[in-house]
Amino acid sequence: MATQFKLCSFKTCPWVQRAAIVLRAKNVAYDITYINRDKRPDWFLAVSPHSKVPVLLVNDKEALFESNAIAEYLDETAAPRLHPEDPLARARNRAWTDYVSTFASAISDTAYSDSEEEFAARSAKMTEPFSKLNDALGKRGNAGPFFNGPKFSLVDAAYAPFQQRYTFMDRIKPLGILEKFPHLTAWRDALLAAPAVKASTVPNIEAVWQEGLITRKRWLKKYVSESVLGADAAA
Ligand SMILES: N[C@@H](CCC(=O)N[C@@H](CS)C(=O)NCC(=O)O)C(=O)O
Repeated sequence: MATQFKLCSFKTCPWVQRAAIVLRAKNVAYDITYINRDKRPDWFLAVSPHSKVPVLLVNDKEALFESNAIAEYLDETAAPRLHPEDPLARARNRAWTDYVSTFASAISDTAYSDSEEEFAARSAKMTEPFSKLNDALGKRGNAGPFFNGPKFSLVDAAYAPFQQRYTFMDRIKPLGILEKFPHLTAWRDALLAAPAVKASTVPNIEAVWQEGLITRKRWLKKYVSESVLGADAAA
């Protein structure tokens, strides 16, 4: 019998999305269970040492946590392999995958700023990780559209959710930062158009993300249009 996978998530979690992208890219069927961030069930707390999502339940028996460990496990157990075959290329891919937490924090910290001043200071800090990634993409020795060329990889799965969050933020308050980095912009466009990325979230993810700014009372909420109110944000 095929292995059964269940992802435990909050509705807008980009780290869960990373695992979902890997599952979609491999065409592996999975269920997703949304838990309430403010009332995490006991069964979840028992299997998530840091009380964080994602947790991947395997055959309702084993539980994995940490999106990178989940992505690597899936890559070792379900075809097609998303990591490159060449060990040198694989090590370089893992090095850039490691950097995703810095890239992610720069974007999330900006989105969740509490004031205009904080937003200005934090958005300026996105330039350094964007510039590093842009240089890496420029020097990678292939024409894309993905990190390793035409084949979607675990690096793509790791960065796509955060490229998407930047894009959501940029749509409500244009930031003018990504445009300064042409390789990063082209990569963003390819990632957001990739079928595995498009299928990795709830269909109304952008509205749910915007609603999250309102429920969390963040400064950017003032740029969210009234029409979004009423989106279902259990995240
Ligand atoms: N390093 C973790 C990060 C996961 C993470 O931060 N998840 C967030 C939701 S997007 C979470 O569960 N936070 C728990 C909390 O806010 O208490 C991973 O890659 O899985």
